Amino acid sequence: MEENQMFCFQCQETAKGTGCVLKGFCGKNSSTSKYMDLLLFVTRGVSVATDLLRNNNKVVDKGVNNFVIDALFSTITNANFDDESILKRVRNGIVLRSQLITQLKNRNINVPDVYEISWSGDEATFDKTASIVGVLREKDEDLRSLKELIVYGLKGIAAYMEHAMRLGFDDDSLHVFIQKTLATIATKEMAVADWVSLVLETGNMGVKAMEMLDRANTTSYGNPEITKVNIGVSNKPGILISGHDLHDIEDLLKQTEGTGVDVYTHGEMLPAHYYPAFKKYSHFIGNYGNSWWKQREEFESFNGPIVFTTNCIVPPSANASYKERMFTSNATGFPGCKHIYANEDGHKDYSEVIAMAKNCKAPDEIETGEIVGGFAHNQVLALADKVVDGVKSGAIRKFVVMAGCDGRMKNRNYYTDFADALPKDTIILTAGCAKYRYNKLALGDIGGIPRVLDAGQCNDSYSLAVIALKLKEVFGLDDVNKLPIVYNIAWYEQKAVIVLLALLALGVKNIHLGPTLPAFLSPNVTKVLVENFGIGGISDVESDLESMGLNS
Ligand code: SF4
Ligand code: SF3
Repeated sequence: MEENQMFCFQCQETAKGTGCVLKGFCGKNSSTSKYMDLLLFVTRGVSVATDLLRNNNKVVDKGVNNFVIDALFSTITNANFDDESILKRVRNGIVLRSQLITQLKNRNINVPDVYEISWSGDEATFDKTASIVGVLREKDEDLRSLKELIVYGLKGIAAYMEHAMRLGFDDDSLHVFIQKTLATIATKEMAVADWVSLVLETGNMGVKAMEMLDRANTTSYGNPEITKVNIGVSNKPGILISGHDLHDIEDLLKQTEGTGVDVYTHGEMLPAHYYPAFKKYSHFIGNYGNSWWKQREEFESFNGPIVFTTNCIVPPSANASYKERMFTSNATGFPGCKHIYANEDGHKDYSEVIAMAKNCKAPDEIETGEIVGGFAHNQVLALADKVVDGVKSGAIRKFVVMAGCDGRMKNRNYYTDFADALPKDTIILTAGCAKYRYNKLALGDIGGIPRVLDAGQCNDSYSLAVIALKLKEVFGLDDVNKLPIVYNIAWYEQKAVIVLLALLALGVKNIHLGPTLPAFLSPNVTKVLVENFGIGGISDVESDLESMGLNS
């Protein structure tokens, strides 16, 4: 590959539906993309070493696990645009890798002859190395497809684990799996069928990671409950917090209490309102705006500081007034934005953000009213009798899972039209930012059950699986696919990839995935997914309603 070129095809908005080669459609520079390739390369090297150490009964330091999780998360779409912060991770990885290789050599353990291990790590070779260790290093299209599918699944697992770990929950078997899998990718040649098995194993681990995060969130903050969330504003200055990290919003709510500064959620942080532990804060006003891609207009009118706890960041335009008001944390980064680090206890100090907010105007009102959510598994199962009666009486004909991501492409209007056109005896089950395509439509209710049940963030898709498995039990079915549930899922980035793999691992079939199928699925791999799991794309609303048995 020529220098200054890049190749990335990990998200749904990839250029021309094939791959970004000059600059990311997301705004990622080619330099950032290459340093991310280098970071993943170093992370594979670290993993080859830890896998060998574990195979020889040696304990691996927790710091190494943290490095791998953070490295994977920081390369997720729209998480980090800051070359310096990626390079810092690369340098840390090189140090860790050398220490681990020394440990192996001291114990006379043979290290495999792969470039991930033999690369000198010399700074002068960063650019050159970065341009040969990316996605295209694998020449076989099908193997590349399967390996990247697995890596994107691992990125999703890492993201969900990081949130759980920040709340004191962890599972060594997940770290072992991630590192073993990265080592396998770096060192092993396997048949296509074995890579397909590893894809499914990744899905199983995704279920485990989402279950752990669900446990972490609900143990720390209570079970989400039915909640009306205000979408208007107060007359006080506010701080807008986006992303998925609940530990961060807890710190922010505590530190803003009594300061005269209000707190609002944006995008994927909306479900924080559903947790009992956060409801007690009277200055936790509501949700401002919509999903991530509306940032450029909504952050202008918000007027106050914005804290990113995770993806998705949209690079602000050159004349954006809010760039100085942007703060990043955790795996996120943006050049010129202040990064808020956690202290030794994992807490963050928001005093600078709060001081800035005090000098800002209150947000401009862009919407008024309320939206309803909080239908995670505990709440839905509390309504189980009502739900089951609805199905038995025929009042509820089908559930339609429309979870996943939102994105900026015009063809996502499909999801608004699809939700709107669904017959009135259907209920939408959702999670993730995909909901913003239809959560403000007046879709009504069925016997008091809203027709859009929002379980929460994309990771709360786990809740939807728990609900499905419970319904299977209640109806005495032997197969989850016999339930009156259809799946029309929207994807954008790699967390949606692990949600999809988790559903496949749970045996869910006939999932429709849109608005387009991933560019990283080769024709042959797509064929495997179609034949074994009935995965399909979408077409137009009318035909899809018909093919999913949803006509009026
Ligand atoms: Fe392109 Fe998506 Fe990769 Fe960004 S994350 S560079 S848009 S494929
Ligand atoms: Fe949205 Fe980025 Fe994926 Fe957590 S915030 S679902 S796109």
